[in-house]
Formats: sequence, C-alpha cells, structure tokens
Amino acid sequence: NFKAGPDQGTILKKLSVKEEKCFKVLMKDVLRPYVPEYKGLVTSDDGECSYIQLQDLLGDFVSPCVMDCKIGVRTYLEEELAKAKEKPKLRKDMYEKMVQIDTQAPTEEEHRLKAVTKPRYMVWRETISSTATLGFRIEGIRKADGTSSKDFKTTKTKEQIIKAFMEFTDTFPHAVPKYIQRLKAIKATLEASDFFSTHEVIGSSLLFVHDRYNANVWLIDFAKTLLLPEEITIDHSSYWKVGNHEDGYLIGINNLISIFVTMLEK
Ligand code: 4IP
Ligand code: ADP
Ligand code: MN
Repeated sequence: NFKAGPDQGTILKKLSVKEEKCFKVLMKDVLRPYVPEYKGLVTSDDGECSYIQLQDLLGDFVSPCVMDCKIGVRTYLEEELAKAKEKPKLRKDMYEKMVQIDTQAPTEEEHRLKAVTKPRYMVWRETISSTATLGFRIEGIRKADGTSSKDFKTTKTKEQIIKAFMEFTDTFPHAVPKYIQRLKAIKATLEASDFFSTHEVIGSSLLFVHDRYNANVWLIDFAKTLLLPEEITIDHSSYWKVGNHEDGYLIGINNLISIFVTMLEK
C-alpha cells in the first residue's frame, strides 16, 4: 500500500479519492501542522496507478518507535451498515479472522454459514478491544530495533493499555510529557477546526513517533473520513446511534490524554 516517494522525505500511498479531498482541505485548515504535508498526486510510470505523495513522518527520527492508534468509538461507515441491511454480503474472511481469536464468538448460524457481515465483524472488533469503551485502540507498535507487533486485538482495559504504552515508551521517558503536550494541542486545535466540525472521522489514526531525542503525534489515514450531510452537526463525543453520524473522536483523545497523564504519575 505504501512506497518511498520520488522526493526525499516523502512516501506514496495508494490514491483514495475521498482521502485526497481531505488532505486538500486539511492543507488550508488549522489542523495542517498536525497532519503529514500533502504534496500532490503521483501517477506510476505505466499510468495504471495513482498515489498521493505525503511527507514521511519518520523522516527526522533516528531508529524511531512508532505506534498507530485508531481513534473513535465506531470504525465502519453508516453506509456500510445500510448496505449490509439491504443486501447482506457474507464475508468468509471476516468469519475466519473472528474464530482465530475466539471460536465462541460467532453465533450458531454464523458457524453454519462460516461467514459474517462486515458491520457484525467490525462491531465485534470494537467490543473486544478498547474502541467501544475508550474511543481508541492500539493497531500496531514498532520498536526501535525494527520488531513490530499487531497483537493488540484484545487489548481492552485501561490497565492493558497502560502496560502496552509503558512498554512502548520504556527506555524513552522523555516521550510521555511530549506526547501529552502534543495531544492537548491537537485537542485544542480540533475544537477550532472547520475541517473537524464538518467531517465524520472514521478509521483514522494518531501516529505516535519517538526516538532518543524527540517525540511527536500526527493525525493520519482519512480514507473513511466523510463530509457530513449539510443538515447534520456532530460534537464528536456524544454516543453513536444509527443516523446521527457521531464518531466519538474526542472521547478517544480525552482518554488518551488521561491515560498518558496517569502514566506520568506512576
Ligand atoms: C480490517 O479488519 C480493518 O478494519 C480495515 O480498516 C477494513 O478496511 C477491513 O475491511 C477490515 O477487514 P482487521 O483490522 O480486523 O483486519 P482499516 O483499513 O481502517 O484498518 P476498510 O475497507 O473498512 O477501510 P475490508 O472490507 O477492507 O476487508
Ligand atoms: P491504511 O489506510 O492502509 O490503513 P494508513 O494511512 O493508516 O493506511 O497508514 C498505515 C501505516 O503506514 C501507519 O500505521 C503508519 O505506520 C504508516 N504511515 C502512514 N502515513 C505515514 C506517513 N505520512 N509517514 C510515515 N509513515 C506513515
Ligand atoms: Mn489505517
């Protein structure tokens, strides 16, 4: 999905038209300092594939430690729910991913079909992780030595999160106060952002990066971030009900801040 960009310090991500739209708006929004710089479209030599060129956020780090946290209480689009209701598409791959973690999770009928719908799988993922309760979950962590883990699917409680964050920042205690400062700046900027007040932010992540010298956080991945219908406003912290478009983004930010603050006090 990713490759090195043509210019030094950039990466290429497969084009999603929706995501490209978001980056264009973000380059003119108060959130600009908190997202990778968008440098435009790039088409591969054979003209088959388009990419967006983004600032490589790891560019200024030496052996960086990287953590991707997916933000929000909901991880799928309302339109995906509508589609699944109208014309349920059975996903064998998602059933397989489900039984790999918990053979008891599927219902009798799902076991018979050996398949589940996408919203069913996504909601289950939200509830076995911290997404449903804390408004964020850990997707993956890469340590300074290059080893990485995506084994956080059942990391759910505050205590489990703190343990993972402790391991992540282990020998880099300077990172924790820097992360708190940056998260607070992100929160304040979100509250002033036109982009944030007009978009439903689904499946987007915060990318935490630190090395021996520095630590920083950015908003990434806007492939499922949508302009809200004109008649709808959301506050990003009310609970989601079908049709209200709430994403719980600020629930996640607030819990992240409070968990990192708890770690400082330990
Ligand atoms: C994945 O489940 C992620 O939720 C993907 O979201 C999602 O892609 C996949 O749906 C789903 O299978 P696991 O993480 O449990 O493997 P993301 O890309 O934000 O990580 P979408 O298309 O919803 O972005 P499918 O339908 O692409 O398989
Ligand atoms: P996807 O839509 O495939 O989930 P993301 O945009 O979430 O793609 O990116 C996936 C991973 O790639 C992130 O977890 C992060 O590690 C890395 N990544 C994404 N954007 C950047 C960037 N601008 N600079 C450096 N690494 C990035
Ligand atoms: Mn992603």
